[in-house]
Amino acid sequence: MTIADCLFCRIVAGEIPATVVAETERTLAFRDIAPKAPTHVLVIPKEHYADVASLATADPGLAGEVLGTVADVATAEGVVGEGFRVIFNTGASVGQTVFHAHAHVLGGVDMDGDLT
Ligand code: IU
Repeated sequence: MTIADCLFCRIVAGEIPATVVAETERTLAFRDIAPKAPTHVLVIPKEHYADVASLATADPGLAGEVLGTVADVATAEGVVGEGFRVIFNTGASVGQTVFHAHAHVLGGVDMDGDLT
């Protein structure tokens, strides 16, 4: 996987459009193109890691920065009080389709089922 092949690296590079809702020096948050909830934002490290396990092992500080951006997004989206879900699909067998680490931030709907 090179940066040229990675969809989210291309979003970071500005080569593919995305609706950005938050950005820090090392993280980016943008709306999922196929939202599964009223709030469905993806938070990524700008640097390429295949999944959250690789990210946390290689750079735990950056993993923490991703979570900080998750919290900022949840606050901005107004879902902190009602609750929200954070999902890192890790591996194709559990549904990861884009192999650049990303947190799904989901909220704005009752989620006692298996929404992913
Ligand atoms: P997953 O955890 O790897 O399955 O999540 C990938 C997400 O990336 C998925 O929810 C897609 O809708 C989303 N996405 C996107 O936001 N923009 C795109 O251009 C593409 C996928 I392709």
